[in-house]
Amino acid sequence: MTSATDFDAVVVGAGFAGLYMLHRLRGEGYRVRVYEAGAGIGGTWYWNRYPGARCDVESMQYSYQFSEELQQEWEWSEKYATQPEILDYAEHVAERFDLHRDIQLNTTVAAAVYDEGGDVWRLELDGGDVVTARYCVMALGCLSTTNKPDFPGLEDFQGAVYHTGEWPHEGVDFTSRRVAVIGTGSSAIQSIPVIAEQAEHLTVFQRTPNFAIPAWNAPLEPDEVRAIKADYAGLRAKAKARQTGVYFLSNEFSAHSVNAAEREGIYEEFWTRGGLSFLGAFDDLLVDETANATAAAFVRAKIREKVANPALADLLAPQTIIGCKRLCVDSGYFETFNRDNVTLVDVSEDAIDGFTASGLTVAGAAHNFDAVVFATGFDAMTGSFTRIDIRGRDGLPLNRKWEAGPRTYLGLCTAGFPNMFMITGPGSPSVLASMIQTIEQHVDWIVDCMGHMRDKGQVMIEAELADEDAWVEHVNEAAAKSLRSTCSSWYLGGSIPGRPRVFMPYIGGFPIYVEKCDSVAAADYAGFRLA
Ligand code: NA7
Repeated sequence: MTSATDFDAVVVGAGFAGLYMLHRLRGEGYRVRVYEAGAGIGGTWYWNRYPGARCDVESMQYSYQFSEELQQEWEWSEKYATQPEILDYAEHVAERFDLHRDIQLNTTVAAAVYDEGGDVWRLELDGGDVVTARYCVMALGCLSTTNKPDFPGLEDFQGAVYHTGEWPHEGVDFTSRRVAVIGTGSSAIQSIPVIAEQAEHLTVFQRTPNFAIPAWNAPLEPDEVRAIKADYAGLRAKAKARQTGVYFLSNEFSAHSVNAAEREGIYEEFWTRGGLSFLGAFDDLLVDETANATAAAFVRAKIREKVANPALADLLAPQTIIGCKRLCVDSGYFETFNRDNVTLVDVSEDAIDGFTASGLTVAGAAHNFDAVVFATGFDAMTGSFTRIDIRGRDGLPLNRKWEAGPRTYLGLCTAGFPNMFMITGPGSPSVLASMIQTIEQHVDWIVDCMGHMRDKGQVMIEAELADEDAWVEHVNEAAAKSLRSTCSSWYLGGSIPGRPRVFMPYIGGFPIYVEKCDSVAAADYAGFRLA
């Protein structure tokens, strides 16, 4: 494209987004380099190696669809894939498409600065090297920067400290150890049953209880796999037509349109199917509070059936909107609290005071343990952007532009930062749809856009501020219609003290979003300035 830069495009991150971006760009003849902070590829699935880590989207759908050969040859073993299996899949893709040679591992991008004079991006790497590229593609992932609450005295704690999102590669043996887990989100709900089986004692510190639906995980049936593979394109098309980009059986009528007995029957049926599809039992569960309350009551009753001690069951059963925080998918989570070696400590009213040499205290009461697991989640959606010193026109730091919350046009670009693309950025469906599906859609759109610019001899693309403002307004309006925006969750930076509370992903649904992106492209990239 131009020999004045080191590369045509630099991609930051070698997770599923970075891998496919590299594959596509190289296929189009661009000079590309991917920088990855980890010592291996796979992004989220490289870092989150905690015990019990699994995807909560079914494996036959949580995979790339860009290559028919790839989706035919890869064999998933279970309904929900484990973290090691997903990482093996990422490795398989990298090898199959010869991606490793253009990926530089162990390299953190410290700064990315737009040079207005030459319309190029200058990236500073942690080793001090500087590289230049026409395009900078941020493939940073939505849940990549861990949230480690700053508890007083943590440095005095003599035991081991872990975070689920930065798990040691050699694994951790908790045998004969007293372990603490802080947090009861999805990572905790997956890891607690496994840790409890190993540890001498497990103490769980819960600030907010979470709803979880059983995974009913099992090996995949060969007949089922054969049937899907016979028409994989058909399944993908059905998934693409769904709000969530994932296909599952769901009902298109209200929880109020049936009587109480019928409603219970339908919930029972969806409970038996398990997983995230539970919220597909009725079509108004995430928009009508009274409809939602019927689902929440059903799941609360199930939790009470599972937990022997009624007082403990009360603490574990959320009184909130089901699905407001991301719904969890579990395998024996609630039953784990029936074990003699597991204790639940409620920190909803009295927060954790801080750490001591031998554990932590809550309202002055000591809880001692040998190891603590922070299952405290992530600085979601924007954390991985704001930890890089990104500067656009006039040296404007992205941090400053996003001070009151992220502002993007379609979650793909942000005004003032020309030639910088985001894959599944804030303002796009991303985490509200199946990630790999949304990644492929973004990558294909960006590569088409670059091709269009190449054909026209253009070297600069930038979102128009007015169109960006209108999109942000639309993203906010859509969020306001959903019950999902009514509680503190990582969708709006809930766990991070001081973060502006802005609902970050686009909740209008995957099909509408795809239509919007396609219409923008068809109208010569309406809402963008090209030069
Ligand atoms: P989540 O879902 O953000 O969960 C984090 C948990 O940590 C949650 O229960 C928080 O309670 C708790 N937390 C955070 N800070 C504190 C402090 N200071 N004290 C006590 N408890 C705290 O992260 P996960 O890693 O579990 O899951 C993230 C996503 O990954 C998941 O939704 C799936 O999509 C995959 P809170 O609810 O804020 O009161």
